[in-house]
Amino acid sequence: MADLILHHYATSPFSEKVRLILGYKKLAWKSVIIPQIMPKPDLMALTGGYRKTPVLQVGADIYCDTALICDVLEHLAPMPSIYPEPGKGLARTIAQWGDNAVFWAAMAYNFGGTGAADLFGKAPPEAGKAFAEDRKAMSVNMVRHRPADAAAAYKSYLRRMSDMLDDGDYLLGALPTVADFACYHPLWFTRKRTPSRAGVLQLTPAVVDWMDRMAAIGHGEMVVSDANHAIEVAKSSQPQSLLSDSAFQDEHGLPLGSMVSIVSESFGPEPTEGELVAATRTHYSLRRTDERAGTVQVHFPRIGYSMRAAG
Ligand SMILES: N[C@@H](CCC(=O)N[C@@H](CS)C(=O)NCC(=O)O)C(=O)O
Repeated sequence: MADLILHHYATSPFSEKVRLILGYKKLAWKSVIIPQIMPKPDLMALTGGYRKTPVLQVGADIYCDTALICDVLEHLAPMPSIYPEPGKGLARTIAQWGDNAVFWAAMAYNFGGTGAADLFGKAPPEAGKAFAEDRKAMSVNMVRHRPADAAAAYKSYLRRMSDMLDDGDYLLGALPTVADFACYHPLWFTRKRTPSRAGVLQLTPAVVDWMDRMAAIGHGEMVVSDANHAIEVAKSSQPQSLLSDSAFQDEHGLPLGSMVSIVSESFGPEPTEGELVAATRTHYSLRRTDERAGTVQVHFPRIGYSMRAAG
């Protein structure tokens, strides 16, 4: 099988979710660092428009969104499972809560007060401004929490996690599941990137102990790579999806072979266009050709993404 190439950057919380799952599953991977803000021409040669972080590449297959990346990693290394039975539905549901409700409350809290200075205090003023403008453009059509509102929500969520930890070392028992990885990464950002705001974590000591256990999992076996290599790999590979479900199931009235456009329902309005080659219960796959990357397949989860006829 082709190497796993993760397109990410060090400070990205969703990337930390995937890095830890790579570590938990003891997978080897190549690291390509991408910019934190637009433009991202090398990433877009692969994705065709999707600009969020991280993206997993395996040969000429490009997997967008960590929910889908988790499914690919589970397929590649089923043990230890991040969706153990019984209760995998519950694990996925709590993961969705972590990636959405917890993430946005935590981010609003992190960037409030002294948090922005933690992040950009040492950088030139243009860097903070460029970041703010980039994220504002991504947030079009989104209601963002204000820091004062987010603080209470974040504290409630931390207490809920603390309650869940009453019965085991991890949120759903003795072992980590996808729920732990998804709930951990926003808190990791608080601790690592906005340390002056991290006192909030001390209100729930059981959560801090759990965070230490999560951090100890590590990132697996990583080798530094670069975008030119990744694009070369895509160009010299044939698309071959690793996603196990392939039966066509769709409600859009768009047959396979249609030219379609896929866009995130919130945060990051950049569409990816291509020929629809799979629409299954759980994901969409588009085929597209890029002058640098050749013919690639770009995969998206269905939850959180909207599909339309192109044009
Ligand atoms: N639902 C997406 C969310 C990814 C996401 O929002 N990532 C942040 C960074 S942690 C992002 O893309 N920020 C803008 C950027 O990196 O360009 C996923 O699970 O992958």
